[in-house]
Amino acid sequence: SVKSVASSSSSPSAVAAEQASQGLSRIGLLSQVSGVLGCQWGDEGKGKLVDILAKHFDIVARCQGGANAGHTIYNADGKKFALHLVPSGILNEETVCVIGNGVVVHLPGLFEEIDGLESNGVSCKGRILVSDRAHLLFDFHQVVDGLREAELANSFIGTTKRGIGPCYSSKGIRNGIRICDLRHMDTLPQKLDLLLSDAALRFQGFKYSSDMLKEEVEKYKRFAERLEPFIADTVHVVNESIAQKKKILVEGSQATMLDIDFGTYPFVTFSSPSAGGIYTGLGIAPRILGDLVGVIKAYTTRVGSGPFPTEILGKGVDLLGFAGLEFGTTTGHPRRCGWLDVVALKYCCQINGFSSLNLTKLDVLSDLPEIQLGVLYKHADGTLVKSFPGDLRVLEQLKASISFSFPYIYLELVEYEVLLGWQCDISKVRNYSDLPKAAREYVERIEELVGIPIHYISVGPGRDALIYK
Ligand code: 2SA
Ligand code: GDP
Ligand code: MG
Repeated sequence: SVKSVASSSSSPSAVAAEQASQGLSRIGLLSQVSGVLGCQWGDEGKGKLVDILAKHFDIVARCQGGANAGHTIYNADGKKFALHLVPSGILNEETVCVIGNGVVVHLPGLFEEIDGLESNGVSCKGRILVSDRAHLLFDFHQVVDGLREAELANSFIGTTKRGIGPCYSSKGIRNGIRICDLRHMDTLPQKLDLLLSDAALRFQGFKYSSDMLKEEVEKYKRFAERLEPFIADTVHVVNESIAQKKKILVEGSQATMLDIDFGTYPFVTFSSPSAGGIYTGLGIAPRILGDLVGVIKAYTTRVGSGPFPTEILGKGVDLLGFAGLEFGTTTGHPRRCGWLDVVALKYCCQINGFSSLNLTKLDVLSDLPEIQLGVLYKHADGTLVKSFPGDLRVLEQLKASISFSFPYIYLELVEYEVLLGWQCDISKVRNYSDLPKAAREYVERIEELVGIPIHYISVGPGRDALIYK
């Protein structure tokens, strides 16, 4: 059965052989180098799929973002883990976890996460490799993140305040400090002084003193010692592993609609959560990357500000029932909620070229009498918006035309298809054919509209709550 494959603890190649013999080859993702990416505005449940697939791979690697990510996973005993920097492969003992060059690393946070894992019996020694090329994210980057948001007042981005934008900015203006610089501690005071002085010049509220610099340098001396066994040339490690036919799974964080290039700019993060981020964030050649699985939540959520065409506002959102369950893993902030946006989804699929999709949280829609799919956008003059617009003003126009019809608040310029709900518990279903007809119709309509097969359907937070289609 699927379950017996999923619970096997054999090596990746043995698992692949076992799957092939059972006709279940898609479970382990056939490609030697594969990826799992978010398709919406984050929190689709990427971590859960990565945790499940990890046993089929030798390495699980993060390539972008930092501790703004929050990936919630559960071990075999149902114990919950919220990961931010450590890849979601860590619960699988055989997996080596790589933090690639494209990630921004907050060392106090990383050590806290490692300590938390170790104290819960998850051994991290020799299993986490941090790229020597990755940039260090300092506490001051987080302070600057907060100051920038405060300065933006009503037009704030709604960042996680984890210092992501400021750290990538330091990288961009070529003042960044990298992990490999920890091996040259004599240069750290000067480099850090430059960054801190710049911040003090730019922000009135930023307090900087020589004591602060001294303290930070002393702290990083200790960190450097502790980090040394984790530091690796991960570009070399990853490519050598590929040459040795080892299997590599890339774990995306955030999602395409938050991509600095493809997302709803400026309401985006400062990295490339799309396919391109895999190449730049790990040093893998494009032709080597095989299967990419896109993870889509059965509805849409968004943390932070910015356009959200299928958002449900006002009282309507309470009637959906799921809104109360949606809180950020990192920040604890309530997430904005709405229907699945097929226009945004098609745009995301175009950019990433997914081989299959993982539809998550289908169980959460179980109480609803009807479910809607946002299938097209129209301009105010009634003409069709051909693809997801890059121009924020076009997106805002969609938002400007809210009509307050009960029970939900619709956006007139987004056209919806209405499907019947199934109104029964599906969280125990493990075979696709056992799903109620209305649930299968919802799944198959999404496949039809997007043109990509949904191979995985998640019906609960636990590892076992997955249907292979
Ligand atoms: P940032 O902090 O600079 O990356 O924020 C910029 C925008 O990107 C959004 N963003 C996210 N949205 C959803 N989930 C994210 N990660 C955490 C999680 C969030 C949490 O996985 O649960 O715990 O609240 C994430 N990270 C960044 C952010 O909301 C801004 O819109
Ligand atoms: P990620 O950032 O994409 O890894 O997703 P998060 O972990 O931030 O958010 C997803 C949340 O939904 C987590 O709390 C998961 O445990 C939970 N989750 C994942 N898949 C499912 C599902 O199919 N059903 C339900 N009810 N919860 C799920
Ligand atoms: Mg998350």
